Amino acid sequence: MASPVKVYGPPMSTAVSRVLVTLIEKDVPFELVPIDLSKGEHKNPEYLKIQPFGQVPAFQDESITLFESRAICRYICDKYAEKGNKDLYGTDFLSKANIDQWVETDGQTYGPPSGVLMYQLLFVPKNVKDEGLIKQNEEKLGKVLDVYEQRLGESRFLAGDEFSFADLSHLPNGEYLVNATDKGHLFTSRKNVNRWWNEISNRESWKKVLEMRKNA
Ligand SMILES: N[C@@H](CCC(=O)N[C@@H](CS)C(=O)NCC(=O)O)C(=O)O
Repeated sequence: MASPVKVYGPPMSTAVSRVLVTLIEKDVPFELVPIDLSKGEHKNPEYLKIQPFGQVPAFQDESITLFESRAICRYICDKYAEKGNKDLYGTDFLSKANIDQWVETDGQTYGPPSGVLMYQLLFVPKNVKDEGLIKQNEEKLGKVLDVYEQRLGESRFLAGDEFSFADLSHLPNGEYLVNATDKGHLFTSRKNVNRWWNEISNRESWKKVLEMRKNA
């Protein structure tokens, strides 16, 4: 029997949890290799051999080693196309292009303002928080979510009527913003975004990732 794929990093990490929820959707057995960021283990020379930027996650399957969470998710969806949720990354080039468009939107447009907000609100000490930056990125994210609101008024999920890798990719940042900060209203005040958020965040696969976080 082939050995399980390896994911390096803690489930608390947004990028690691993107990979974990993909593996669970695809029903691919995995081993989570702990990397303690607080001890700087992601900067150890041995780890830098598999993730040269010193970040999590890193990923190994048979002869391939990968970094960048979205690239890892694409690999998992393609290599294990016949396992688990077979529609997760579409079944032809048209559906893949449509999903990719929203995955890129996650990484390039939704990710930056939501990432700054998360970092400022959850990790920066109270006395040195940059209120201007928080306000600016709240406004930016609001404008992005206005486009999502319109899109989700036309279709149940971002790339169409099926849950896909595009929706899944938004879960990690959304989870922290909705449940760990006072900016949840950005999602809940928009009717279609709120419906979508409730649906995707209640998937069994995501609940399993949240369980892994609790037990980490
Ligand atoms: N674009 C990368 C981002 C990876 C990333 O920023 N990982 C964070 C944790 S979520 C990390 O390793 N932070 C520690 C550091 O940068 O030193 C991906 O999606 O994999």
